[in-house]
Amino acid sequence: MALTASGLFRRAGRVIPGGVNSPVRAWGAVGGEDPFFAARGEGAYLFDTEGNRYVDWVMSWGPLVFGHADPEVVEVVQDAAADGTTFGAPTEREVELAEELVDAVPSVEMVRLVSSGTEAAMSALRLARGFTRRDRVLKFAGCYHGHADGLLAAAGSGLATLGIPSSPGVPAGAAGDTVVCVYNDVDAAATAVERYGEGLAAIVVEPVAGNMGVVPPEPGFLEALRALCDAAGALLVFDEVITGFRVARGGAQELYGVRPDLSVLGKIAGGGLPLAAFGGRADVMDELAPSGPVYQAGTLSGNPLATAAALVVLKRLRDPAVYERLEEAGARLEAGLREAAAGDAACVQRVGAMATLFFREGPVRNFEEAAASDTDRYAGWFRHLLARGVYVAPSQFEALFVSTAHGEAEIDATVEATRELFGG
Ligand code: KE4
Repeated sequence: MALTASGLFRRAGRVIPGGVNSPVRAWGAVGGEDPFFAARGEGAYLFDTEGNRYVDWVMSWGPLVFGHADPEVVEVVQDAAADGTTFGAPTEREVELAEELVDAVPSVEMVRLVSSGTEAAMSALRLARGFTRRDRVLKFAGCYHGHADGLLAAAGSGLATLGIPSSPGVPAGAAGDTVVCVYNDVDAAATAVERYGEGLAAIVVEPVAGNMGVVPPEPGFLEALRALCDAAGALLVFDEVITGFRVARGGAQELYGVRPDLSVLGKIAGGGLPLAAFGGRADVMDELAPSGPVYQAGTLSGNPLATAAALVVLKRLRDPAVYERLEEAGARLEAGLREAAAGDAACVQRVGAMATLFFREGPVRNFEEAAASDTDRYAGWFRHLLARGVYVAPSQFEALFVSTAHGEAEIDATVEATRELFGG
């Protein structure tokens, strides 16, 4: 008799901290519920170990733009595996993928492949510090750039969900070089740059925030960061791990027409396998070992299975019809949720194929406003939908990720369950 999810969770907890390999998966923010254990995915659906089927709006936190177990991705990964799973030597597919990323992302002239978004963001900031010979980095409360020491000051993903303002174990020196400002607050950023501009290596930002729930940049915000960096001689770093290939093929920098000096990519860019990247101006990237002195390395960087999956996904994203489809589905979901929650203290915020239903009046412009959401009512929405076969993020501070596999049936089922909860 297979273990129930609760049984599995207890068994996991004996050998894995919290029973999970990433905190948000423990569903701590939506309380009193053992998380399900995934067994398999198929298109827009996730199946748990007890055979329950869910419309999946988490999509592994964003990578699966074509849905679970996309046949083409599965085939190319199987074929690649038959030739070997890792070489630790350069391969042609890494060059092809790098060329595809350079072609797709407007500001990227050169790129380095790594294995996770954290690694990409951490390395991009080391490169910015090495290139500018400066130490300080400015980030925004509510934005999450992975769990590298210096970036865990007021991070927005797991930490915000767990209500930990910064993590134990991060040396004071590391966090001390990180200035944290309010997202969408140009004056705050300008004041911080005025005060720290001399030693400022970079401003790093999610150009559309996804880790405090979806918070779009206010008009002029990204342009102001560009100007502040130019004035201070700092580098502008766009963390497009979520937005890259999601809000447009060229990411938020294409959508909003602001070019960073460095971009951090992951999730969709990795085709659903452990692959991420950072890239940008050639003169900056040239400082990276072995062409330059800034060290960065990785055993599985450019892994042949991941590059195979990434290439098949990114080549399909050259078709503008894919983004028309994502926009159509995203707009239907947004309109449906907004109508279902009408009259209640709730608002929907969306950019392309990423959206959040906040349990508070809108608009939500920064982390403080996001954190004022009624997270208990969010948890109630999560459980109500889960009981009806719809899986949304187990945290108010995440997003619904639309894929091409989400059709009207999946959207309408989600909207209907929401309307039921709001007594619509
Ligand atoms: P990873 O190291 O988890 O691959 O990527 C870190 C990262 C960097 N930048 C942005 C904008 C990100 O959103 C992330 C990771 N996102 C979270 C969810 N919002 C991953 C889910 C998790 O932590 O389990």
